[in-house]
Amino acid sequence: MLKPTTTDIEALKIIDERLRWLSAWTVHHANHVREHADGLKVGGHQASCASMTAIMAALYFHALGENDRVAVKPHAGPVLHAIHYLLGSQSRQALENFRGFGGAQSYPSRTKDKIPVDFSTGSVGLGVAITLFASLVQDFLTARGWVEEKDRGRFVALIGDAELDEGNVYEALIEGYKHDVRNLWWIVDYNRQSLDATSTDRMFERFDEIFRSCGWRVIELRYGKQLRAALDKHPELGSWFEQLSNAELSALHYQGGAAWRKRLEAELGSKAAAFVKDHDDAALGSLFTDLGGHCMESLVEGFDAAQDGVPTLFIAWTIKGYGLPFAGHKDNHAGLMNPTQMAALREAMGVREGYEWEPLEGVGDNSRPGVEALLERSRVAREKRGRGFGKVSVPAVPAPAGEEQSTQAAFGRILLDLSKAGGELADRIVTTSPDVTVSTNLGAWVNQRGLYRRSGMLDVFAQAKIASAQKWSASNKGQHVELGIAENNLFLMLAAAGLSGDLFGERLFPIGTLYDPFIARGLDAMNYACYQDARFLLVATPSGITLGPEGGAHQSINPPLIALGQPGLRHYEPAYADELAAMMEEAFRLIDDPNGESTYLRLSTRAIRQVERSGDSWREGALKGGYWLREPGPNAEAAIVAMGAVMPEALRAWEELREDVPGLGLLSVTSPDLLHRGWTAAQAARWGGERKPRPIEQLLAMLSPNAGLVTIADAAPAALSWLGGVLGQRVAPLGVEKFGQTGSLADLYAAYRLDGDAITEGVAELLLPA
Ligand SMILES: Cc1ncc(C[n+]2csc(CCOP(=O)(O)OP(=O)(O)O)c2C)c(N)n1
Ligand SMILES: [Mg+2]
Repeated sequence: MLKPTTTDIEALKIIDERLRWLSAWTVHHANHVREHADGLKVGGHQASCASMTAIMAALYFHALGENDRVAVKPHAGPVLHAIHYLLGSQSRQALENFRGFGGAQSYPSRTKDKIPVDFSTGSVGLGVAITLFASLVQDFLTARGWVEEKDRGRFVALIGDAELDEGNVYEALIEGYKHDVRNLWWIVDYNRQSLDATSTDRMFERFDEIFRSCGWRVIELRYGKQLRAALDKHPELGSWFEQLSNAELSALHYQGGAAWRKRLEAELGSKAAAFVKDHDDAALGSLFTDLGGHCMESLVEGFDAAQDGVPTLFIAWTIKGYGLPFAGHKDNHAGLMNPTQMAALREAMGVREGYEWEPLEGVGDNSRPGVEALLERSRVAREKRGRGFGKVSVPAVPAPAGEEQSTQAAFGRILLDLSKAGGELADRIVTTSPDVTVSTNLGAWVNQRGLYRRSGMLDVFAQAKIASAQKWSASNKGQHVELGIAENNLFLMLAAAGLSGDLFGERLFPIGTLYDPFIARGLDAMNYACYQDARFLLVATPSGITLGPEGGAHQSINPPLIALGQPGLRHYEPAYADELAAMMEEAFRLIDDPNGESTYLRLSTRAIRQVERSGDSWREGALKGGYWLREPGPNAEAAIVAMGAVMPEALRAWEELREDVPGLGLLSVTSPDLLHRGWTAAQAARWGGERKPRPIEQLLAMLSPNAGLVTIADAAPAALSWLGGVLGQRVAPLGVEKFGQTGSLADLYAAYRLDGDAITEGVAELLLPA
C-alpha cells in the first residue's frame, strides 16, 4: 500500500467532515425538509453515522482495495450513501428520498439500493458474521482456480460495539477458527453506547482476549495522536482518564471542556494544575475527543499495519455523535438535530444555505485539488456488480429407482448419482451441514466429493484401516463444508455461498442440510439470506412426527407455516422420489436464474411405496404446488388433500371411500407456499385488469362448489386448511398441533389423527347433512 502523503491525510480529514455533514443532512432532510403527508416518523441515526465517518473515510479512501467487500453497520447506511455521492455513484435524488419509496434505504440493502452494497445489514450481528463465511467461500473458490490469487479481496465488517453482544458473532468466530479463515477485518466503532444507553464496562476488557484466543490479531485504536502525546506527557492524567467508566466518559464528552476542567481539578488537584492551566475549555474539550477512531493518522497507521492475511479486530474508540451537539449523550441513538442545531452545524462546517447538497461545499480552493484527486483514484467499486446468473447448464435430474423409498434416502441417492455422472453442475455444488451430514444422508456424496479444508485433513480411521462407511478426509478441493452444530452458521454459510455469483462472479449451488425443527434456530439468518437474495437449496430432514421413535424433541410442526410467510424461499414437500428429483432440478435452475429464488425441501425418513405413473403429466403440477393423484369425478362432493409423508394414509383412505363417495378425488399438495402465492398473485392481477390462470382455483374448481375437503399433512393443519377459502369449500383439517411424544408410526398417527380413520371421519362429517 502506498504511504499516504500529508496532502492525502488532509484530504481524508476533509472527506471525514464531508461525510459527517452529508450523512447528517440526508437524515435531516428526510425528517425536517421533505414533505410528509402521513405524519409518520421517518427517523435516522445521525449520531451513529458521526461516530464512524473518520473510520469509513480512512477505509474507503485509503485502505480498501477493489476486490475488498464490506458489511457496513446498519445505522451508518447514510455514510455509505454519502461516500458514493462523493464518488459520483449515488444520485442526489436518491439521497433526497432517503427512507422514502425507491430512495436510499434506511440500512444498506444489496437488492434495493442502487449503489453497490456488498452485504445487506439491519439485523445486527449477521452482517458481521457473513463476512467470515464469504472469506471462506473465497478460499474455496481460489482452491478450485475460479478466483485468481490477484483477484482475491479482504472482507471487512464495520461493527457497532453493541453488536458484539450478538451470540451469532461468536458462533462464527469459533467456526472461523476451525477453518483457519483469513483476510478479515472487523472494525468496531467503539463508542461505548448501544440503543438504550451506554454499554457495560466489564465485558469490554474481555473481547480482545476472546478474539486473540481464536487466532485474531487485535489492534486497539484508543487514542488520537494529540491525546496520546498529552497523556504521555502527563502520566497521572493517563491513568485517571483510563479509569473513567463508559458512562462517565460519555457524559464528559457531552458536557464538554468546562466539565473536564471541573472534574480534573476536583480529582487530580495540583497534579493536573499545570495541564489545566495550559488549556482553555475549548482546547480541553477538543483534546479529550481525540480518540483513535476519529484520528486520521491513527486510523491510517492502524490499517497499514494489518496488510497480511491474519484476521484482525480493530477496536476504534469513538464518540457517538462526534462533532454534533448531542455527542456522547446516552439517549442520542435515534436523536435528531433540530433545525436550529442543524443551521449551526451548517455554519460551523462552512456550508452555505442552499448549497447543502454540494458534494465539496465548504472545501477551500487550496484543498480541493487534493480531495478531488483522492476521490478520483479511490479503488471503491462505483457500479453495481453483475450477478453472474445463467452460466451453468442444469441437466435433467433422474429419479432413483426403488419400489419403496423415503424422500431423505432418495435425496442422498440423487446427489450420489449426480456426483458419479459428473459435469459442471456437480462440480459447482457445495454442500454444508451443522454436524448432521451423515444423519441427513449426505454421506455418500461426501464419500465421493470429499470434505473441504483449506489445509487438508487426514482420515485417521481410514489410515488405521478401521472399517467405516464414511470417509472423513479433507482437502482444499473437497466440496462439503462441515460445520459445528450452529444452525445460524449454516444459514450464514448458505448466504455467503449463495451470493458467490454476486461476490466473485462464480456461481455455486449451495445445499445445506439440517433437521427440520432446527430451522427455527437459524431463522433470522435464514431470513437474512433470503432478504439479500442469496440462492441455495435447504434440505430439512427428518420432519414432522413421522420420524417416530427417533425422538419427540425433534418433531417439527410449523416450518411449513414459516415457509408460507418467507419471501425468497420456495417450499416443496414431496411424497415420492420422482417428485423430489423434479424439485431438485427446479431448485438448481432457480439458483442460477435472475428471477429465481431459494428452495426449502421438507423431507422424511419414512420409506413409502412409490406410486405407479402413467406418463409425466403430474410433473408440471407437482412443480406448481399440487396435482390430482386421483382425479375427482365430475362435480365431486369431496376430496382428500394430502401432503408429503402421509400420502399412503391418504391413498388407503381414498381406496376405502371411493365406492361410498362417488367421484372422490385425492389432491397431492407439493407446495402450499406456491399454491398460496398463485392464489394471491391471480387476485392481484385481476385488480390490474389481467386474467391469469389460477392453479389452485383451477384444481379445486373440478369439484362441486359445495364440496368438502379433508386436508392432511404431518405439519400444522393451517398449512393446508386455508384451501377452503379459495372457492369457499368446507374443510376438515387434519395435522399436528402438539409434539413431543415418541412412538411407532401407527401409535403416533392414531394419537395425532393422521391415519385413515381420521380421514374417513373427516369425510363423513363433511358429507353429513348440516
Ligand atoms: C437483531 C437486532 N436487534 C435489535 C436491533 C435494534 N437496534 C438497532 S441499533 C441497536 C444498538 C446498536 O448499538 P451499536 O451496535 O453500538 O451501534 P452504534 O452505537 O454505532 O449506533 C439496536 C439494539 C437490531 N437492529 N437488530
Ligand atoms: Mg455503539
